[in-house]
Amino acid sequence: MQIKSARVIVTCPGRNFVTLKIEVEGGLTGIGDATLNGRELSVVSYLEDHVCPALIGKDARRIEDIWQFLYRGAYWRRGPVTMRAIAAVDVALWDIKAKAAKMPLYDLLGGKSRDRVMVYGHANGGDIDETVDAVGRYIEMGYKAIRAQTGIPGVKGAYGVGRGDLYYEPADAALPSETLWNTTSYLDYAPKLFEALRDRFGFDHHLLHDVHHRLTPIEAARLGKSLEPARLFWMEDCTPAENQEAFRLVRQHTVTPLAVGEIFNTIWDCKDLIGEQLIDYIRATIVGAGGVTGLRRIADYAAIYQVRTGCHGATDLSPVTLGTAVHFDSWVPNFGIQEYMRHTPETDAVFPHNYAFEDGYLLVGETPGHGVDIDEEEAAKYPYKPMQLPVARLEDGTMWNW
Ligand code: GCO
Ligand code: MG
Repeated sequence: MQIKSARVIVTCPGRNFVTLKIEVEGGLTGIGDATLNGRELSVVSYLEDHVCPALIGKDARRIEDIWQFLYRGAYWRRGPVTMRAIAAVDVALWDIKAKAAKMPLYDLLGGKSRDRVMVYGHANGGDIDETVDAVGRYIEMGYKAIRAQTGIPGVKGAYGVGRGDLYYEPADAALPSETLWNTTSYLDYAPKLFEALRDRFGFDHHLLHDVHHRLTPIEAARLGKSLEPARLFWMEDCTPAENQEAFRLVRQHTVTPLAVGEIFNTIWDCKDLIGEQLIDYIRATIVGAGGVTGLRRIADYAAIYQVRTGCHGATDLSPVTLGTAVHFDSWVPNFGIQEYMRHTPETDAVFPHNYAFEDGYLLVGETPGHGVDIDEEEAAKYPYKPMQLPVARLEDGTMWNW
């Protein structure tokens, strides 16, 4: 089953997506997502200039060997660009293999471990009252788990608060827009949001919160402690994780469950976090961590330590990643939850797919492959637009973690 062609398709139905399409002798095709929010064209070049030419003529059935070829063969290992390129190839090849086997991808991975995949949606508002209302709307839509983020009075552009409930997208300008951060106001305000949410809705729903790497370990420990009465499903990215040891301090002080990993690329980014049981959920995902092959290694290792999966699923991960994730989640024994931000109708039209939301869960499709396609005519209607993520500064002008 020789690879005949490998092509990159860039489209911007509201936001940019990079897709790799591989075709093998005999005509079967598969697609993989290579989107890196705000840095899309670097992956396009990596694929077109360095990866696609090397794929031609290779046996598409040898997924592991091709993964190793791209990982070891680059010599310059890891990193978001390399690992996204590898992910795109890997997912396209799994898609082809599953189509050739006439099986939905989850079957090829080992079969379903569950019938449906619990997801969480994003509720946000400018202040506590608006966010409480937004959570109410998610509950009405059937969600069992909701991430809640609120603007903070006096803090311009606090993380997670955007344009409307359903289609929040932070990459909003050709050059990074500037936002402001104030840790003192945040540490004071965020616990009040969750108190208000529990007062209004009780404890029947899972609540989640994303700190987006903005606290130091001791501040994160304090927030975790003050959120304990709200019994969160998780507190995410409470402090930057380049230094995995930082989580030891947070862990020592709070029983609020910890999630991290949406920016991780390989098992090496989380080996100690998992092995020392410093976290409860690993957020690495298909497109970020080297495809199904890369993520499976992380998930299997995590299972040994009772760490569960919670794949990143923001809208900058294309429907190809989301669709593949739903197969992965249906199989993976140590599943925790799946993030699910809805794509716009324009995006859904570019990427026809067969996963479906029902009553707080995503249901996996039953057609062979990962069940997501790309309509190239639709895609061509939306040319690439430069868009970058914002940056954050403290009030005195110091650059901070966005
Ligand atoms: C999340 C994330 C996203 C990121 C986005 C960056 O938990 O969903 O933090 O919203 O900010 O993926 O491109
Ligand atoms: Mg996050």
